[in-house]
Amino acid sequence: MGRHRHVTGGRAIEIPRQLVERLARARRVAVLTGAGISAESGIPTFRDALDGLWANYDPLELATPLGFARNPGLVWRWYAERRARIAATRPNPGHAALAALEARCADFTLVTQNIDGLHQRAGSRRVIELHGNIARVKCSAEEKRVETFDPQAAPPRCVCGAYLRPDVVWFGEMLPADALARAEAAAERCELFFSIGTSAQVYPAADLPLRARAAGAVLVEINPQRTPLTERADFFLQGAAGEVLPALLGKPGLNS
Ligand code: BJW
Repeated sequence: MGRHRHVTGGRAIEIPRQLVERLARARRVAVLTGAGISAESGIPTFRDALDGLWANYDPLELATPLGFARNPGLVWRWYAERRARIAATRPNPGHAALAALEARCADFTLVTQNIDGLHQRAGSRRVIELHGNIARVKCSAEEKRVETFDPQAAPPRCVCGAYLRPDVVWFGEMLPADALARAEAAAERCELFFSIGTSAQVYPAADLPLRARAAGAVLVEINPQRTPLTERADFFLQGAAGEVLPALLGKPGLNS
């Protein structure tokens, strides 16, 4: 198959026939998702401006060890509010389509940068979380997970006296080594790699689609906007994940 880029857009979602055929016979599929897949569930992306109480803050500064050191109460409250918002949302048709895709693939790996747990709630089983999960809390000094804490405190403290923090990966912090290694292995062995709803700017996650392509995979990007990855993609399906994925999975030959 040639390295032709297919651009879809406008109201009707065009799904290239070559992609449907490729996906129908693929045995090894890997997917990387970012904040965009949860946008249609009502969770703002990182590139969206914050609203309400948080309108004057930059999420890319709050999600750093320095931001937490400067103002732990502020960062804890920001995460507490996001945790409550996530708990009140539901997976959308994009999440559901990926859970259905897993069920029809022998070797399927879903790598997510999201911390919202919506893939698991949609029924995905083999999920690799690269940036942690907002539902978990850990000690900021000892790194160990903590199950119970004072919900009134902002932030609560560990028995060791240090602040507790969300078990997520901030800028400048290492990703969980095992998760990253499994994600890299999946990228390198897959036949098809989907990059969905990510601005493809945050490393090392942004390297996964490039690794996959270098190892010979067909690279598919789904996003309403172009990203630095778009030029490298074999197929660019321009649109919302919650519309494009069900349209793709609904194609004859794939919807069995
Ligand atoms: C839709 C849609 C719809 C809208 N449907 N799509 C190499 C080069 C340069 C820098 C580095 C490098 N390697 C490492 C670095 C440093 C740094 C980094 O990458 N910096 C860049 C900014 C340049 N990386 C790190 O620090 C990482 N650690 C690390 O590498 O450790 C080793 C090391 C340390 C120090 C120096 C060097 C090496 C850690 C990165 C951790 C990122 N953490 C966050 C916060 C997580 C917790 C939380 O959620 O609060 O992760 S930041 C934020 O960005 C979050 C996201 O997971 C991540 C990616 O964002 P994402 O998902 O792409 O969202 P958006 O908002 O950017 O994009 C949304 C997209 O959706 C858009 O494209 C929309 O168009 C689209 N969309 N609606 C489909 N309906």
